[in-house]
Amino acid sequence: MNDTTAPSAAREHTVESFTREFLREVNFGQGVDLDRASTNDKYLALARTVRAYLTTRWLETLRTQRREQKKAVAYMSAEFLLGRQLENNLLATDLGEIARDSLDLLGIDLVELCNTEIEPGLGNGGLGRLAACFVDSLATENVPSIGYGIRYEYGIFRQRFEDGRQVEEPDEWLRLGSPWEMPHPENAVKVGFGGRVEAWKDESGRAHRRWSPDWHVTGVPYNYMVPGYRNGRVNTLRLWSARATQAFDLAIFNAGDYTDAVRAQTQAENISKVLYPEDSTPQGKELRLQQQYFFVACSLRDFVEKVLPEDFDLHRLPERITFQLNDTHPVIAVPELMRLLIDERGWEWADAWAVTQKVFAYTCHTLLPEALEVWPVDLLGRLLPRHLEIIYRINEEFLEQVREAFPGDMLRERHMSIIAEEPVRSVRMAYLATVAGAKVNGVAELHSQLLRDKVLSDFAEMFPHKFTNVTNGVTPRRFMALSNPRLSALITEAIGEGWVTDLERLRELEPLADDAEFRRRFREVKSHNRARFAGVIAERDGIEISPDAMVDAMVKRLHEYKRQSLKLLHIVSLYERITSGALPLADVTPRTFVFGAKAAPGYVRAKETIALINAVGRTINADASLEGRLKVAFPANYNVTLAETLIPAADLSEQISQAGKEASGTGNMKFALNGALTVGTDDGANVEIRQLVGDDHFFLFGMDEPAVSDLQASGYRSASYYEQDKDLRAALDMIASGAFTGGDRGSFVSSITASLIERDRFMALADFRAYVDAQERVEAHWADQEAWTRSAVLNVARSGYFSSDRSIRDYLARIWNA
Ligand code: NBG
Repeated sequence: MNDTTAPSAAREHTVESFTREFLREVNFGQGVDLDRASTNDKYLALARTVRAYLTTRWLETLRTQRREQKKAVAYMSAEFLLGRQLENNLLATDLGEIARDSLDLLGIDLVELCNTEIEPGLGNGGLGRLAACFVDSLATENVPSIGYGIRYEYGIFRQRFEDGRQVEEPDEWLRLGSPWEMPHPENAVKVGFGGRVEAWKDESGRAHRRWSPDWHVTGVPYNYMVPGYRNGRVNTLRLWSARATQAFDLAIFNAGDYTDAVRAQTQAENISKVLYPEDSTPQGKELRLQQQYFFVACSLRDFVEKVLPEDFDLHRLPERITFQLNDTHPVIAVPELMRLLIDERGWEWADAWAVTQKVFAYTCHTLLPEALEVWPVDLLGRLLPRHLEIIYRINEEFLEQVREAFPGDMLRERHMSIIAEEPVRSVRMAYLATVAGAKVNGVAELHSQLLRDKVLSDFAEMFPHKFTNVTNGVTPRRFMALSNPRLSALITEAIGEGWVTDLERLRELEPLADDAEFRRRFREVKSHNRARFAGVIAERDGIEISPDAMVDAMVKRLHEYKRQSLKLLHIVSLYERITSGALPLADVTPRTFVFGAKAAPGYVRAKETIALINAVGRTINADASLEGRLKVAFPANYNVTLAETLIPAADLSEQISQAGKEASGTGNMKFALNGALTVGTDDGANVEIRQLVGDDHFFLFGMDEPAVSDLQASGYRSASYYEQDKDLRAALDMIASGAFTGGDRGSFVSSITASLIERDRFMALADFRAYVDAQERVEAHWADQEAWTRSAVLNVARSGYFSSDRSIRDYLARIWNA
């Protein structure tokens, strides 16, 4: 593009100019008069007004990037859990006040318009939200970068409860139109699937391979703008949507079957239809592999052919880009780049491999063996035959290297092979990523250490230089400035403005922990936020809670390793001790136990746990003898939007996974930054949170990772805990008796209790006593509100490390510039 065609100057807004543009959008964008405009019309007009403002800066950013040709980062992720855009974009552009004043004059409520937006839920949980925090921080840290992902037509399902059980509904987030995206069908990319690979020779007699796919799909890019925080940079997030290719339609059409042609079209478009709702337990479905290949093939081609200058010499690719692979989902990009270089550009294998090994880096997000993606060779070979050949060759050469390094060690060779032989011949994507990547990182210190020592230990021995850590972080823009305006104002008043982009500056709050007036105001903020949260769930879910009770929050995907069941045992035990007279009501701390959790639709135990939490909640909430001291609040469909009101209101953050299972956690960071104290195991980033905030301001409990391993090795018998701890037994017996299920002892009640007593895969029973003791420490601390507030202030002051800006700087130093 010729740079002179670009708009000459950035638009600056006054209330008048903003109003003018807004009204223009109402009239000419929506085609209505203001007095006839619906709330959605006004929302869309407002969004487009803000979008136009951003666009000026976006084009400027793109022009600078083309001019400077600096090394960039492409963050490849199958998920970006963005959350609502309007408020965030108003914050980033500092247009909030102008917009409010302008709408005020027109008699329109800005908050109502913001609440109209349906959040793009294009992710499952932590991994997708991390990607969203990272693109925010990349822009704010002024890093030339692009995010690549999938524009799912349906994001993570909407959760409803029917009789306490989870029901899933499609998330029609595009229903009312999406003002933030810019589709570019003219830049569509064609992607092949299936077919055969043939050998051929060129004139010089050199042998080549050629892939002839038997069907194709077109990827249409949708651009989203990602503004840095008030720094003028606007980066790109490019999400791909699948369309049928015309040639493909025509072939079938000409064969005479119109309906088949249309059906084929739907099949192609299915690729970006829906986000797979499995969080850390992939199902290995063919469509999922199609999604993965679809988006990385589109992205690589886009980068090489559109983003780079036309005559760019790809031997220099490593000077221009790192493709950061967010978990194994985009790892099929490795053989795809090899194929591009070798088959399409005629490179020698060795040259292609040298470049490939320099441009990819891999982030691992799990420790669960069942979460490490593998693709059966059958499936992969059918869908991507040429890629499978390439993977085989990579593996051959790699195993040759293993043999050289460890002669005669056949066992090691089998362990390290990218191809697993059992139970079915499969490609281990994490191994492929580790072999191909220049760097491999875990997402918290403990996690990276366990990757090195356990999950990928053979690889760490062979390639010690590849392994590094980057502890996760969260964006303080969305999770403090936007979601907790009162706390933000208090902080700004105390230490000035700069903390939003320099979060370590929160340290300056430390002395204020000892200032009684500051603590009073801090409590006032919490109390306001609790009331705000109470108001939101009253309206949204019809749940009534007391705004004065401690808000004890456990929000995350429902998974056995996260141990929602341990939280439940604590609640039931409290209730059992109260109703049996062992615990006087006067000694019970008023608490609201807040749960937020979606279960993967096929994950039976997780769904049963949801039903049980709801059953316990119904009983406790209805029991007048508790005088409202205990409440269970489980609003359905926990999402980014609800997180934004819950987290600022929380007093206690539950981070109680079995040690050695949670890679990092990011909710834990958001809570600490908003002044909740953590009750947690020594797991994931909890370890670092505790080290930073100090033991006196964190409730540590339970076995650490070595203790878990030892107990596992020596033979864990959960029943012995049931037999020996009478409170634990009473709680489990109470559940089993049907006390919460109207006397019904069957169905999920017996299967949950039996599985805990007999197997207890994540040792909830072994940690029960320590957990209950920790909760008693929580209550003792809470009883002294001055001491509690002091701890809360110190949690905020000492958690600045967990800004995703810091994570991005660590990636730059340890991975991208390496
Ligand atoms: C999740 C981990 C979390 C971690 C996020 C972000 C997957 C596969 N992993 O502990 O379970 O915080 O990734 O790194 O979803």
